[in-house]
Amino acid sequence: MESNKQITVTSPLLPDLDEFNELLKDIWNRKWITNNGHYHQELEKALCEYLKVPYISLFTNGTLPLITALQALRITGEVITTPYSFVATTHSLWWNGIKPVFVDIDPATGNIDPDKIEAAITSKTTAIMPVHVYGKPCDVKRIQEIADKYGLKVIYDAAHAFGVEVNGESILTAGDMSTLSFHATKVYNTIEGGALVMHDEQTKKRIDYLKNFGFAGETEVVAPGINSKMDEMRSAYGLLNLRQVDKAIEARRQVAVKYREALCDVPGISFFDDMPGVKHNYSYFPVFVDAEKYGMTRDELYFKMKEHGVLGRRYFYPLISTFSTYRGLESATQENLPNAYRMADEVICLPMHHALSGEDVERIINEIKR
Ligand code: T4K
Repeated sequence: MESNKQITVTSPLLPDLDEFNELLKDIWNRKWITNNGHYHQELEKALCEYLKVPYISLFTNGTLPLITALQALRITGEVITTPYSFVATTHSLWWNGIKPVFVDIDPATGNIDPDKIEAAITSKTTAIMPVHVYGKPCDVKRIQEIADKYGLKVIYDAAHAFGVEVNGESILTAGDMSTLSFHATKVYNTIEGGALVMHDEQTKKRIDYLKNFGFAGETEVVAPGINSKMDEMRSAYGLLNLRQVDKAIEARRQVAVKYREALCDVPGISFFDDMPGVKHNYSYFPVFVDAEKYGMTRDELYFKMKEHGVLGRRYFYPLISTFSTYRGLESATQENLPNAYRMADEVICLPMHHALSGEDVERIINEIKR
């Protein structure tokens, strides 16, 4: 029976229900359930400390901080971004009336290729929006040099990069702002949720206004803000999950070690190694299928696994640039994005989460090996 159970790509990290109930009782007693409440403030403090960032503003998901960061920085015109991401990255530009300009990725990381950014800059370019895809850090130094040279802002979509550090420093302090997603499927979740990381108090204040309709006090509205506030229940849940996230990341790391050991000699299957000096969060475990060498296409393997109850996901296929909203853009062509097209056609993210058993991992590995 056990061996027929479905293994999903992820499974949410859930706090202890009794502990959560205790906090819910406290929220009931306080009768303050949203709008910068006690647990909201506590979670912002705790996350600043855990993530080693100066300021953070909680959001109701990981999409609205992208939209709000663009608004706060008054980004207009064109923004250079990657097609190899979840569609929310590019949608945030659309919501601000900004034209996305797609730049190809570096096949060694899946992240935007800094060598190709300059050629895409025009007089209308105002910012770069890279993604630390799968939590692998972008080349933030090179990207900043280009941004400084052309006077561009940089907003990182760090939805996958919770807790990722480079040489002991948070990746979330790179650029002008970074966004996080705390969706149920992420390493750290608040059910739905997200955050924006910024460098200074002034910006934090502005973001806090923008996520509350633009209110800067009882009667003053300073900008056309949106409602994207996190409530007290999810903030409390988030505080509890923060206590166990290190353990969950360690469990994920152990799964990654097993995958790498077992799959390193399978012809036609490749994967990323850990990067030197980087504290990874093991949010995803993408493998890439070279059909000729493996003897099966990615899709053949994907559906075969699915038939046997192993539910990997093809993150990120199809590319954002192929969706109807974006496919008419000049930068959306396959000729412009050869590496992204290839990666999207070869990738399967294997199940990766804290609760995978040794038996689960063995089943997944056998699916690929047989
Ligand atoms: N930027 C990037 C780079 C992103 O990847 C994302 C989100 C965003 C921005 C936007 O952040 P949010 O606004 O979403 O906070 C998922 C997530 O919905 C999405 O958050 C995520 N990226 C994206 C990569 O994946 P789906 O449609 O693949 O999820 P779904 O519902 O098919 O779930 C996948 C598997 O997870 C299920 O088969 C089983 C498991 N699962 C899922 C849920 C929701 C559970 O076991 N329990 C659950 O409650 O999009």
